[in-house]
Amino acid sequence: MNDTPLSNRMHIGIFGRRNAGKSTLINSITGQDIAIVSNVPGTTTDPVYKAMEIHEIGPVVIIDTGGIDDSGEIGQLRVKKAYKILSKTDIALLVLERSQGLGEYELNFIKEVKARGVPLIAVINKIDQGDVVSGLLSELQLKKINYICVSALKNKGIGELRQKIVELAPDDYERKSILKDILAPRDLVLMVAPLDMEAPKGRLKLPQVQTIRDVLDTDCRVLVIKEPELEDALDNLKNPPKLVITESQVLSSVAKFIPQNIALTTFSVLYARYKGDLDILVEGARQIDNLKAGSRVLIAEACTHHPIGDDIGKVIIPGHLNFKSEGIVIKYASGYDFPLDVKGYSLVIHCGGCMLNRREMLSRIGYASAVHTPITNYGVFLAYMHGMLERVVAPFEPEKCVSL
Ligand SMILES: Nc1nc2c(ncn2[C@@H]2O[C@H](COP(=O)(O)OP(=O)(O)OP(=O)(O)O)[C@@H](O)[C@H]2O)c(=O)[nH]1
Ligand code: SF4
Ligand SMILES: [Mg+2]
Repeated sequence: MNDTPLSNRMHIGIFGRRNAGKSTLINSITGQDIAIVSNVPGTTTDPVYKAMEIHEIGPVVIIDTGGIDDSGEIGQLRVKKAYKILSKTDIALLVLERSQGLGEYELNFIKEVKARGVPLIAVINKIDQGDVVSGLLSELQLKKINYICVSALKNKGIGELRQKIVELAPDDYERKSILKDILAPRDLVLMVAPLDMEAPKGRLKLPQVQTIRDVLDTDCRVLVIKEPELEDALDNLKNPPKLVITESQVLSSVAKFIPQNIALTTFSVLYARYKGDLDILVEGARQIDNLKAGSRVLIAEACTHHPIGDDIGKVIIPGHLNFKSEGIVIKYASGYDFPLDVKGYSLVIHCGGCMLNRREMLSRIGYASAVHTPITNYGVFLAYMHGMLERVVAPFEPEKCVSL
């Protein structure tokens, strides 16, 4: 169970003021002492993640956060961190103390959650200490906010809360399949997976592994080869593959061997669909032609790693941009540092986002779209630069695709 990557789990975020009982609640939902609890306000500083299984939903990750009312310079940074968690939250729990009403902090939070269309449950905590403050329940009803009264400390109401989570859990928190819609049982998929310096030691990359699983789930067949084996593998196949999937870095050299009547795509295109929005990311790539000296481009990577060799984000993409036009200004963002405001950029080029959950990738696309900043991903960018964008997205536009 613990092997399901975090990025494929429904994300349940726990928010609220300091001392409301957020950490006690995560401990009581999970039945484990994973978060530190204390009566000192501001105990939780960095978000705490706990992967678990909820019957009827499946694998989830529950995230405990710092208080949304924290103050001072460091406190404000913690509030920002808590709000950043909202970008990846599929369902939000807002913990309220039974003796407090909805104050400025909660109202701001509710506004933000509603603007994002995230399902919300108000969790009124500490009911073992007395009654709920007058007017709170009717105010929540008036605002059409679902609520549950609990005592996280005494484990009261937790079953009802889990039930409510199941009831409100969105079923589109992840795309159900990477490829199922374009394959038929027994189709053969040929994957080209170069084991270059970027390949993790002793295993395949996450998108490769997940795509293999998806192909097998669709009752199809998959042949995984390294790039130098391609010509020989094709020659020895009795029937041609229905689809060839390659890493973007070797797209040009792979494409040379794949006749036009065989569908060809890249893992980046698959992930643009699986995690994000293929149409927006393709449209973003087409805006590359508008870049000129002085244009600002943001290259964003979800993980923080040291560049290795011909790193795509640090070497290959900047090389293409410089070739396109001198004087393009390149900025970088990595990990959770993706800026909420990307207004000043002419283009955002994001990594494939395989370690992000779908909600987070869609939030990032949403931040860009809201300010009309085009956004694309690494592989879609590279396909465009190699003049092969139409070809690699064709498998997902059935009328244009010869083979599928
Ligand atoms: N009586 C009672 N006390 C509770 C309950 N839930 C939490 N507490 C107490 O409230 C205090 C704060 O609990 P935490 O779980 O640390 O609160 P938090 O929201 O995580 O606080 P920060 O991490 O500081 O933001 C602790 O002393 C808890 O024991 C409850 O249901 N009933
Ligand atoms: S999330 Fe982005 S940076 Fe991290 S491994 Fe996936 S593609 Fe690479
Ligand atoms: Mg806490």
